Amino acid sequence: MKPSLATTLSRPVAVSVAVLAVGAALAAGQLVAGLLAPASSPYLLVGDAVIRLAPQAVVEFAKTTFGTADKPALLVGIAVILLLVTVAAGLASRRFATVGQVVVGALGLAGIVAAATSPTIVPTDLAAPVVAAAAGLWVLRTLHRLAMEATERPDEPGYRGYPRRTVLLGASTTVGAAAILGGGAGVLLGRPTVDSRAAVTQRLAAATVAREAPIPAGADFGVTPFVTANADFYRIDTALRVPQLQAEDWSLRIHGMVDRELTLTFDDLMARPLVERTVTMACVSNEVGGDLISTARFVGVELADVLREAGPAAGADQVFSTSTDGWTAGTPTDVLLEPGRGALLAVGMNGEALPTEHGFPVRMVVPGLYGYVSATKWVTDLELTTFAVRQAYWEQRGWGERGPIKTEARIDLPRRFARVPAGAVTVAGIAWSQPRGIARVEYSVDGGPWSEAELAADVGGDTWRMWRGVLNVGTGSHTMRVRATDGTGEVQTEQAADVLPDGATGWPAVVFTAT
Ligand SMILES: Nc1nc2c(c(=O)[nH]1)N[C@H]1C(S)=C(S)[C@@H](COP(=O)(O)O)O[C@H]1N2
Ligand SMILES: [Mo]
Repeated sequence: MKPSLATTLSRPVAVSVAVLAVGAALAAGQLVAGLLAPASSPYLLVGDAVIRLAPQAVVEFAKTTFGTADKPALLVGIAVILLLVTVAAGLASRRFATVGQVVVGALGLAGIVAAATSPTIVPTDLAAPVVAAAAGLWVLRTLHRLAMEATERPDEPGYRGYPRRTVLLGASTTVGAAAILGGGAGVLLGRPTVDSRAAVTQRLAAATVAREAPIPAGADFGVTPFVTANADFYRIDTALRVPQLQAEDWSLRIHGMVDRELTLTFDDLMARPLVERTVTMACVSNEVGGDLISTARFVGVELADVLREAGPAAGADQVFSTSTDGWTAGTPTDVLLEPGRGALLAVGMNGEALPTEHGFPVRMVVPGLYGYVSATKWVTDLELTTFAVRQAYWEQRGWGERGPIKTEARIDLPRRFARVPAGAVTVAGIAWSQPRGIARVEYSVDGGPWSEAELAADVGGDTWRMWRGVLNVGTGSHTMRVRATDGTGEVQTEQAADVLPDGATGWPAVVFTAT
């Protein structure tokens, strides 16, 4: 006698079917992306879309909570949501595959929409999400049918002692293995084939560079290093997948409101005069007391010279830069052309090629401006335009148009809530006001009079300056504050301001206990 078909799948089987279908979809997408266009992985495209669309508050929360780990946190978050939705879809599909198909279809559509709305969309980017959606739907329908056919119930007349689990198991193993293989192959294929960083590091070592004087020994007090090691340099960007550009393939187009459109290759850059410049970069999202600030010795070419060669038209008040992953920044043309400003198209950082996550092969570095309006990594396009016509990435999201760095200071010693012996307490930290420089730093404890801090050797207005002093305190809890004065004689404001829209202000404070 022929066994009758089950009308309902068990919960574990229904959930397995849904999970396998979504897994197959992800793997198929990853594989096609790996073959065609590494950046078109549907999973990462959805992550990119979440980053683009996320409300301001969420973005700032992620930056302050997870710091540089905000990307892994996002990917894990998406994975958890995906899994929950998939499990729910499976449970809702015990009888009919329809609900599962609607959910898998919706997930597939999300991938396709994410690809279609990506700022760097090219037609081939749609292939991976489309294939993923199709694979997910097909696997779901097929497995659901197989599972139904394979499920028998002991109370049915046709029951022969053991259900044909083997069918389902076999199908699952096949899809699972294909998913792992496909996904793995996709990930492997998506990797860059050649790392051209080592070659650039060598070229830089052999190149003629107008070097700056070495950093004087007295530039720091041994608390915070003057030059930040590349591995410790703060990192902020919207890139889920660090763009993997080869120097040989890179070019920069300078166009728009210019007399002569220019295209520079990496060799063209290396053939120009190279200069070394020590610059303290800062992020507008740096809270008072925060660590989104770092200093490096960059090597690059003068951006002002390149712009002058292209010949900006009168009225072109914005240099609109775009990275290979579609991020944009708008920098005031007058700032870039200002004598002595020293903006760079940087290729080197602390004695090596730019690290991949800091913009290899070429980024912009503009002393005195926050990174979001100036420091485009993986830069491939400069358009001379106006602020009235084009709005860059963060400006569209409510951040200030111009982004000059505000005078600030930070207390690095004592650490927040430290316990120190009563008596003489060493205090130390950094202060910055690029490009104006720091003329004075003062500190005070428990609202007392200001004492003048000792300043470390001056390296220049484009970098931070280290300060230190000694406090005399009795036992108990104390609050120390600090304020800096810039090179023009202006004292940093006490007025506390949030990072949004154009940078935090206020006198930093540290509470510590003397025992
Ligand atoms: N391509 C690209 N460049 C970018 C960004 C980005 O998201 N994408 N973020 C900018 C911001 S907000 C800052 S503060 C600096 C940080 O540079 P870093 O990561 O090398 O420290 O890079 C800028 N350049
Ligand atoms: Mo930033």
